[in-house]
Amino acid sequence: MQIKLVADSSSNLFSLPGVDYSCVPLKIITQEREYPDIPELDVAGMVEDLKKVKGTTSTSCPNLHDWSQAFSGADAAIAVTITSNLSGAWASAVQAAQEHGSVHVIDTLSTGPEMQLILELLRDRIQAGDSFEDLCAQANEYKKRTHLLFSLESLTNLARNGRVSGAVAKIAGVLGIRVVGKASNQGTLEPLHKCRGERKALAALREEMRLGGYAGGKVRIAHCFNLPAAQALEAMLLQDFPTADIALLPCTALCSYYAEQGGLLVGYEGREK
Ligand code: X90
Repeated sequence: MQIKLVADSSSNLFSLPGVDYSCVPLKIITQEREYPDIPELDVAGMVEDLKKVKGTTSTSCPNLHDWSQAFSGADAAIAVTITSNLSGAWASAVQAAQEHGSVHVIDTLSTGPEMQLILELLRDRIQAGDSFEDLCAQANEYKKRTHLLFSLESLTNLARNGRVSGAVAKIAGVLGIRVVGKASNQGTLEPLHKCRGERKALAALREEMRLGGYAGGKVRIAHCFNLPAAQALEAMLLQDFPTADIALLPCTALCSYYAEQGGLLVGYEGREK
């Protein structure tokens, strides 16, 4: 039985070599146009456009049809979605799944690089020949010990779209202040620290990883046009754990819109939540 993996584009992963995989795009919407989160999109151009746009901007999740198309043709599929507490992506995936045979939908209660870790685990287990039932069970076990941290310079788009309170956004609005926080167990943003300057934000991320039980396992760092900070964090972690499996990648459109320029998202393996 061929098992397909499907994720929404908040995973930042357009491809997952070695398995049958497809990425279903979210969209960024302004009064002038829509930006689909697909490989062809010029993310830098979008980020520049967004600085200039007047009026409201928003995002939309994949609809039933988008998911349905991704599931069609597969004997069985596992869909990995962004947290159901911030997006309708999970709900529309569940609806689409009802129209198909074997589709299991995983609400990661997270996004970005934590989704990536779960997808990589599923890829590895598919390649090892695990059954559909085992894959679903293993992903559910694994996501108990995967974590997501973030460091954001601006929370304007999150606040404008009702994903964090205005009070939290205001803190990050102060020049040079970064908000470091985590995905809560309910799949919402939990701010933990206000940090003055990037060095302090990186130190806070390293310390939060230690508190979360990071002990040299996998780390995935997605950055929004901030490769230097991602590399600096990688170097700090390699000092503590020289053999750690760390990979860096750029945010695609959805995460770039919400994490905003300079933002970092860190997925890591730690202790059970
Ligand atoms: O359905 C939609 O329109 C998409 C809404 C997505 C809203 C949140 C995206 C967050 C992206 C920001 C920092 C990490 C937050 C983690 C919380 C679980 C990245």
